[in-house]
Amino acid sequence: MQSDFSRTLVTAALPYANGPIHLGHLAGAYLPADIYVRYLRLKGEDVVFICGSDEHGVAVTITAEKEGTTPQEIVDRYHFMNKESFEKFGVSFDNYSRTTLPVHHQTGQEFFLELYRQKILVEKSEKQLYCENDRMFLADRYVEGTCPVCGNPEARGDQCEKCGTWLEQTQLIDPKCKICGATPVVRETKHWYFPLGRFQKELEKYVDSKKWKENVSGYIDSWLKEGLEDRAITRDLHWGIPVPLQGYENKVIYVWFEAVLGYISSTKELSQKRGEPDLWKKYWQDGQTRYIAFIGKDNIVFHTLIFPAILMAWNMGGKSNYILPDTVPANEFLNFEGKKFSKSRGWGIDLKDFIEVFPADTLRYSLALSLPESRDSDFYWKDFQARVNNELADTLGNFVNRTLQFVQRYYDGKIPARTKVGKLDEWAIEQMKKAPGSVGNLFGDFRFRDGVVEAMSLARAANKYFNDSEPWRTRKDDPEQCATTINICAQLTRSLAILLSPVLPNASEDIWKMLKLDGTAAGAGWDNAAEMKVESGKETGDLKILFTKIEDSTIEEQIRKTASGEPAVGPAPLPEAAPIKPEISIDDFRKVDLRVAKIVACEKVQKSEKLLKLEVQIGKEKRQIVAGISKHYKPEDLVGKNIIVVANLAPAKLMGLESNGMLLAASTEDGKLTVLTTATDIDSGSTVR
Ligand code: B3M
Ligand code: ZN
Repeated sequence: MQSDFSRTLVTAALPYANGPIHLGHLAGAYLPADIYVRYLRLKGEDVVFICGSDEHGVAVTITAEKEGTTPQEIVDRYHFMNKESFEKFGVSFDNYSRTTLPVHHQTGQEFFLELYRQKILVEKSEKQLYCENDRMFLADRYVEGTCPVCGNPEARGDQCEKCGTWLEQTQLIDPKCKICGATPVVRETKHWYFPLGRFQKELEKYVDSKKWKENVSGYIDSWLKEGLEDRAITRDLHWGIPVPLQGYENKVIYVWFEAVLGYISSTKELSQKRGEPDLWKKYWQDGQTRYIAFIGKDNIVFHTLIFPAILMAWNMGGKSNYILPDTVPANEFLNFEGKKFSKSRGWGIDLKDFIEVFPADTLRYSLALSLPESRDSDFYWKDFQARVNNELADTLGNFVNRTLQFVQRYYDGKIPARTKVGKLDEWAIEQMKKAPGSVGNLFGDFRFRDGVVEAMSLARAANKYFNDSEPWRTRKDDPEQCATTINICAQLTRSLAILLSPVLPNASEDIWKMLKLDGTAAGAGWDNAAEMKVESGKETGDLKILFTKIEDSTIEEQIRKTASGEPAVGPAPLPEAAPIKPEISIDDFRKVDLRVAKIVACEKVQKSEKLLKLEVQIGKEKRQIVAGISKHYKPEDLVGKNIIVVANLAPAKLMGLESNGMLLAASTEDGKLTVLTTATDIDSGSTVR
């Protein structure tokens, strides 16, 4: 397959840093990409695996607004969270970058300016949706409406995620502002447009010259048939890469225009880290490189048409020549227990939660068998349990374990000699010899599900061979035959470690260690899996249980949690706040005299469960205040604190005690309470406005 090329560049979609990675993301792009890359590395190929966080765009600003924080805080949180989850899951990126880095901003602006310089970009004053309530143009996800192509009622201003169509927001049927729900009006604004239509012919030629998965070419063909149109690539937003042109100071480059360039800047960053600043050019600008872009189906249009068109446009300038994706093996969607993953509805499970409970390899294996390679597929807890118990523990784990236990128990921990190879043994060797070819062809063809099934069928064959050879019997009747059987079982064990290494990287290295082999399973070389390299007389290492079975009760607990939304995707829902009281004027508010008061003494009110008696200092004046906070504070915790009091409240009597003023405290409907204190020291008596 890849024989005409000298190296491979593999990218995986840059996830938005606005939420945690969930199983659907993994099945869409990251797991297949990682299996592929690990396979290529085992084949000894020159490969780089590039990814990073997509940190711009309205996906991020909306999350920030919802949480009442800054976009920067959001992307910092999710970038590091997702990077760590990927590491724990064993995704072996060579670089995981961020689109907020200077190297990316430079790359984005450089592309924009080059296309501007070549007069490819067109400036147009066009009608855009504007919300009069929020006083802003509704870029991208700030507007939702019905998709004119497929009728999805939740299509966004730039894209329908259901059918993948790239939209202009004015095409949306019945658009609504995502912030306030109002129907936006149409207003003129100036933007730069990328003339995608100009590239139609060239894109058709490009698409024809490459091989695509069936599900992918279906989408491409329908878009090409519709005809491609100019698209705005600037936005009226503050978060993003600034448009590097005068008069455009308040606009940024459209996130999808620059995010795809993030693959290039991430490779540049990798080159810098490796101390070879020009290394990236070898991967991006050399015809000997093959470029494979792994993504989920909602990103197809951007990777098969728009990104290639941007690169074609750059190449027209004659400065340098970028290669185009050789293919884009996009997957469809994974559902979770029969329903779509949904961050907003809290349906699904995050990677970080999953790998707290179950080893990464068990998820990798189970997901690999459910990859939505040609149509949507499902993740069910019951399937997960069955695959771990019946396949990983009972088939693979059991075979490795019984083989090495035999070696330990009856051969003093050393591999016995292979001296009597009969028909059955030849059959087993034959299975081993053909496995790298058959599994490898499937992996190379992006058929990871079948590839993993094929690799696992070698484990099944190995178990069958063990059973049919009956070493527990031949040990007494025919010791030479027994030794041969166990020797071949050890060869099969090694071979399985190599072939399963792309999907089970941790278990494979565990097996490698148990066999006390040199180096690593991941570095052993793919075709080597066909060879019998475990030498007779070789010592083996300590045994380790590869996979423990998952109890029914554990899975039932997970099913229960799923149903109750506990391991839900995204942050916990915001609490219900008490209704807001009717409006008051500023003059009403000014009547309230709020002051800083220092608590100088405090004690419990006798015979009261709730009340504390406080002595406070307001400037020179001392006062007594009685407050119902005894359940929340011990008197000694309060003394010395600066609090806020309503100083001009009419005096009241509580349990016979005079209270001169009221302290401010925040409380929730469910009874949490905190007394407001000043963050830094300030004179008592100071006014609060
Ligand atoms: N961040 C969309 C997504 O996370 C987008 C991919 C960018 S790839 C350059 O689905
Ligand atoms: Zn649609």
